[in-house]
Amino acid sequence: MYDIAAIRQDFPILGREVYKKPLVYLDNGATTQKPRQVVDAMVDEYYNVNANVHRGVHFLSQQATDLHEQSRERVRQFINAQSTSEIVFTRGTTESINLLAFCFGEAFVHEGDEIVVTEMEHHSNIVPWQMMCERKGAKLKVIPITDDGRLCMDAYRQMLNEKTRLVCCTHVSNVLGTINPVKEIVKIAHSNGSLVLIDGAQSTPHFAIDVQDVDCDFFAFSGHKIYAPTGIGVLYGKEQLMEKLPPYQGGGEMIQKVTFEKTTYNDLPYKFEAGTPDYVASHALAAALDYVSKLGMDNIFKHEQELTTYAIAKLQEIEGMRIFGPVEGRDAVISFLVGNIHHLDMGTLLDRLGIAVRTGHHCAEPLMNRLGITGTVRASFGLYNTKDEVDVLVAGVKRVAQMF
Ligand code: C6P
Repeated sequence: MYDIAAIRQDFPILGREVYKKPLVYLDNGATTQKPRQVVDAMVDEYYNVNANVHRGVHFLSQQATDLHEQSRERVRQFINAQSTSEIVFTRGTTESINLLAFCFGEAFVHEGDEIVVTEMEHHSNIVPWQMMCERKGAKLKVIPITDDGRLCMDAYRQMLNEKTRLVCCTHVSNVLGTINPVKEIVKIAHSNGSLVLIDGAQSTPHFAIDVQDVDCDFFAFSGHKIYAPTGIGVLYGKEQLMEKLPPYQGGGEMIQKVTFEKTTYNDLPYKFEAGTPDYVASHALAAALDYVSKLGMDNIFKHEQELTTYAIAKLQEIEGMRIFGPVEGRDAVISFLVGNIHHLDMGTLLDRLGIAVRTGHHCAEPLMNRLGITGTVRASFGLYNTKDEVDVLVAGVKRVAQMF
């Protein structure tokens, strides 16, 4: 059973006050709070195990290496990859996509080739591709969205041609909450001979991921959005494709043999992991995945869906309320504006009531341009949020609206 009171006890920060008001943390799309189990895993490793991995003959180094590699296996299970060779540790989604953009560009993209992104992407899934296209003389194409924030699938189908190398699409929009039909997107791309990257930054924390079922070629996510620490993320890639990519950064760990004449590179996944990895964060990521798995991703999804449906219904009662994104098939992210109230004013005043939301363009400026706005107020839920907190949000928004 989903015991929300017991769950909240695992997150000490949820008990604190801001401006003498109980904290209502609704900025989980930006980053999530960390349960004791995750922080304890980090403290335990620093206090009892800490040593550099893959390098030492000594006991601690071997133990730290075992923890780090067990974490890789934990990630493999969590997203149902076929092999740990397909799991590359990075600093987060942004680094995962930059890695892929560089290496994929070097291996597969030539002048005149095309890369497809969508109008609802986060800057992290636009800018690295723009940079690569500039370097390679390739072209960036954009799948438009409908007025209610879904991908125009017909436009997508028509956009593909023999020059399309890769389709880069977010699983869930960090602004609209749209859950994109990634299986269908992959099927269409594959039937055209194109590959697909799914940005899983906003999906991985909310529902079960199965990369083999989706059949995507690459998948990226961040630890800090799924209750793990900052500074750790994952790039998944199908083994036979990852084998064909050149390394990203050079240094220790990624080599097999170095001479001044020639260097040979390590096997997967180490070829892409130059330098000392954040092995404490990888261990804590595994603890976070254990934590959410114990609650059950399906239970988390159900709980957050209930909160989202409830919040949308309540918010819609407020005069002048505009909620962005689709009615159906959406995740636990609600972006809104009320009348002519500026998003920053709304966010600042909500903050004084103890309610943490995000405001602004949410690193999705092209999407803001499409919507014809400069930004939104965004409430995003996590596994520990409650209906009472939604009520506090709704009351807060009403109160702010009355001030204008
Ligand atoms: N979105 C938000 O408040 P990093 O920063 O590398 O962990 O994640 C980048 C990223 C990539 N894709 C999507 C869909 C995202 O939402 C994010 C991060 C946060 O919406 C911070 S800007």
